[in-house]
Amino acid sequence: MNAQRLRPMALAGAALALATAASAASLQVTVLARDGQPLADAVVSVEMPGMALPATPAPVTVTIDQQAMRFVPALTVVPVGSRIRFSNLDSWEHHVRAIPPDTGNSAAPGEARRGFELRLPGRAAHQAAPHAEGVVDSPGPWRLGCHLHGSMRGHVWVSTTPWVGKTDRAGVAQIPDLPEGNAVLRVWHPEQVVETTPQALTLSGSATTRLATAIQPRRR
Ligand SMILES: [Cu+2]
Repeated sequence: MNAQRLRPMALAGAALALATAASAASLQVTVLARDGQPLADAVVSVEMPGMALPATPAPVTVTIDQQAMRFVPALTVVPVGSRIRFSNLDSWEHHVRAIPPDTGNSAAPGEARRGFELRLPGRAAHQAAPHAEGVVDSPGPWRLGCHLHGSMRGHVWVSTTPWVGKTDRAGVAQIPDLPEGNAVLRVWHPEQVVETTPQALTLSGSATTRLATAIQPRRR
């Protein structure tokens, strides 16, 4: 046996095994509302107790439109530190107040307000949509509002891990590149009244699960 010649191969084998363990599972979650119907725009995040935390994904730049008195999409999921570009497609003026998690509605006089505020003029005919940007620098659910139109509501879910997904119209979130092992799923929804009980499951290969909640979104 020649240990000198075997060592590089053994190292390569170990590295391959680590890479495989780091992304051996994927998860498809179907989230249900209280009435059993699919729950869209829910955030599903995965925690792996006892597992090393994954690297925080690089920040991205995403666009949220202000269109027909709505934030579109109503819910956006991004890594922490990402830049949000607001674009006003309406012909009238809009405003953006982006409020980080754990911020009350009433700041004490003189207290610096966290988050950011923007003002966007209406879009002129045949002109590009006016836009303005802000950075979401703390994790969790941010609230979006417009001081000019109290009915305008939106959310940005800011994540420190890549193990997160948003449900589509069918209530389905896909989360790829997970390690195998014991996982805990958490669900958050803009209209939740109480926190949904986390669901434990064991991830292996292409896992699928259903998660029933007590969340009942109002009709839009
Ligand atoms: Cu507005």
